[in-house]
Amino acid sequence: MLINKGFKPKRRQSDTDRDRLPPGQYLTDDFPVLSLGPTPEVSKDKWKLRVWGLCEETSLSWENLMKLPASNITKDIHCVTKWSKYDTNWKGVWLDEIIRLANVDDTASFLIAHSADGYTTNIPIDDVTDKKALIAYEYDGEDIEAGHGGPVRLVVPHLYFWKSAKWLDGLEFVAEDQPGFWEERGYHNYGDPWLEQRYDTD
Ligand SMILES: Nc1nc2c(c(=O)[nH]1)N[C@H]1C(S)=C(S)[C@@H](COP(=O)(O)O)O[C@H]1N2
Ligand SMILES: [Mo]
Repeated sequence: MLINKGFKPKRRQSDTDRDRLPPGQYLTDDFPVLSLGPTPEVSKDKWKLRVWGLCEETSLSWENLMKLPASNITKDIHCVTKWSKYDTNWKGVWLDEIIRLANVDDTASFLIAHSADGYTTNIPIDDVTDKKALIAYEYDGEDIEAGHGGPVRLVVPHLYFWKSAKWLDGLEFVAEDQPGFWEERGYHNYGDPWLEQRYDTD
């Protein structure tokens, strides 16, 4: 009789987790708040999303946003300050929807996201199309807390989290790249966590 000693190749949780963690990051269960200044007060009824540049100039109210098809995503997020958080759940509208609504021109190669606190960040168009960027208004089934960018923030989970503009109030479509707030201050222009593109010297 062959005795099976019970050896089973186990796929340990830590192995799968290691595959999920980009180089130089550590895992946290917290959700740290990182803002360059005080949290601006933005109410749903005053909120507007202005869309301009290489497109038909448009403006969306909260009501308009609520009428657009919504999607739910569960994604890992990675901050340049080295924390990562797995399985963050967001509800919102794909940026593709706005690109279609505003009839964004083919010559637009960058999106500049603008925020109520004066923050800006630049993202190549290819990184905000095909369901890669969400205009989010719920986190974990609730309104996004003000500190985390509510009522509406951008979520671009495949890039470092500074690209996910909080208190989003403007989308500008441009032909030429324009570094945003952190990109002008030494952060990497693109910010791929898997390539550790933290600073402009990386
Ligand atoms: N408008 C705005 N968006 C912002 C920031 C900011 O200061 N202002 N900080 C960025 C940075 S550096 C990070 S890491 C994330 C932090 O998001 P959180 O506070 O929800 O963790 O938001 C990004 N988006
Ligand atoms: Mo950050």
